[in-house]
Amino acid sequence: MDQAQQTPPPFLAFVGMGGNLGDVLSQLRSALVGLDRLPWTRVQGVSSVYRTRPVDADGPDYLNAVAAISSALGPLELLHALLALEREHDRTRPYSHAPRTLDLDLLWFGGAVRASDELTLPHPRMLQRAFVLEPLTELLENQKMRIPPDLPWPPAEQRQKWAQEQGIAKLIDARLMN
Ligand code: PH2
Ligand code: MG
Ligand code: MG
Repeated sequence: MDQAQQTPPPFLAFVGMGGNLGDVLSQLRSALVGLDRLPWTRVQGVSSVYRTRPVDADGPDYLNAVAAISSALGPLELLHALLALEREHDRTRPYSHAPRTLDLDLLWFGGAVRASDELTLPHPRMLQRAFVLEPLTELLENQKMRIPPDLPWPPAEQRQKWAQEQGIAKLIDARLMN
C-alpha cells in the first residue's frame, strides 16, 4: 500500500443520538449500524436509551443515547456523514428544534476545539443537557474511559438536579447494541 492510501490514525468521538417522531428505537438502532458502516469509522460503545422530556422544544418525549466511535474521518467529513444518515432516516427541518425522526450531533471529537457556522466543538450545550450528560456519563463509566480533561464536567449534585428537572429516565429493556 502506498503512502497516500494509508489510513490516518483514528480519533475518539462522541455522538449524541435522539429522536421523537416515528419508531425512534428502531431508528436509533439503524443509525448505530449506519455509524459503524461509515468509512474508517467503528462504533466502540453506546449508552443505554433514555426517555427524556423535550428541552426548549415541543412534541412527544425523546429517546436519547450517546455513542462512542473511533473515526479517521475529519470532523467536517464526519459531520456531513451524520447529516446524510439523518436524511436517510427521513429527517426534515421545518423549524428549529422541530420534532425529528433522528438527530445525530457531533459532541466531541478527539479534543478538537473549533467554532464555525457549520460546526462548533465541543458541542456548546452538551454539558448542560441531562439528555447528553447522563448517557455520556454512563458510557464513559462502562467503557472505562476517563472524562476528557478538556470538558468542565458538572458535579454529580448538579447533574442529578438537571436530570430530575429534565425528566430523564433510563429504559432498562431497550438496548441499542449487545
Ligand atoms: N434536542 C434538541 C432540543 N431538545 N430535548 C430532548 N429531550 N432531547 C433532545 O435530543 C433534544 C431536546 C435539539 O437538537
Ligand atoms: Mg440535537
Ligand atoms: Mg442536530
